[in-house]
Amino acid sequence: RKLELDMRQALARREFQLHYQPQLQLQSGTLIGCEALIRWRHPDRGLVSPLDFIPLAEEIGLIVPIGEWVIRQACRDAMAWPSHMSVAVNVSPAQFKSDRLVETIISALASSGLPAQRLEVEITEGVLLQENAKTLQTLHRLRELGVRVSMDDFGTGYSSLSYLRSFPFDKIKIDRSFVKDLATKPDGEAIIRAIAGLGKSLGMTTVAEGVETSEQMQRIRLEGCTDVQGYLISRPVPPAELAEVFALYP
Ligand code: G
Ligand code: G
Ligand code: MN
Ligand code: NA
Repeated sequence: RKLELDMRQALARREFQLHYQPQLQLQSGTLIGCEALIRWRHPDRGLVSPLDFIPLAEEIGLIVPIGEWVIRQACRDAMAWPSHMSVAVNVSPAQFKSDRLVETIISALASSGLPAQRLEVEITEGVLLQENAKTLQTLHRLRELGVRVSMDDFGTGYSSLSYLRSFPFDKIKIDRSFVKDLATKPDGEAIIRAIAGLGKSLGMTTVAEGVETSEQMQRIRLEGCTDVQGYLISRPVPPAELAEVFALYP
């Protein structure tokens, strides 16, 4: 397939870029960090969404080198940010299972100089689906390094709840479908409230994703989430535009 061939060359041709989307801590009103979101500037197709190439990259094993590039680049970029801000990277199941993840992270932290505490790894329940000793060992190794671990897209899978039992995540990222439901479903609030309460009881922060309106943000604050991420705060932006976003917050 053409796309596959192109993707095999995209790293060497420097066609990947990271955009960053900030997260706002509700109580302090400050930005606590950004999530790195990969973009592929294809020479003919223009911007290709990760939804269109990450699954393929997983299938053909390219996710390992691409993911490695993401981790290294994100650590380097975060060094230019205020020192209280962390950077979150998405790690997909195939990358998580590769033997290199922990070593890659150790090496990326060392060569960038980023403190481990400023790096956050986001995993979806796909990573825990075939939960086994090795998966948990990797999570614990990351934790021992000081890297934080977040459960992404919480609530969308089959058994999000049971995964919270298997590892003490630092952060729960509430899937944006639940935020969307706030305005449209009568029980929308109850669900956000329940997840926020769960996070609180478990000592995990809770980020509501996909917050687009100030009404949503107000609701989310009332229901007890600690942080928000979404277009209302900022779209994912290229690194050069981050300073402008940072300047909007104290
Ligand atoms: O921002 P956007 O709509 O493009 O992201 C679409 C999806 O791609 C999201 O589910 C996001 O988690 C995923 N994604 C974005 N960047 C990365 C990445 O660097 N690695 C992996 N594995 N997934 C990513
Ligand atoms: O990693 P994750 O699957 O959570 O990826 C987050 C996705 O959500 C990315 O595709 C990102 O571009 C997208 N996104 C971020 N903020 C918003 C928002 O406010 N509204 C919508 N619709 N999408 C968002
Ligand atoms: Mn994510
Ligand atoms: Na998510």
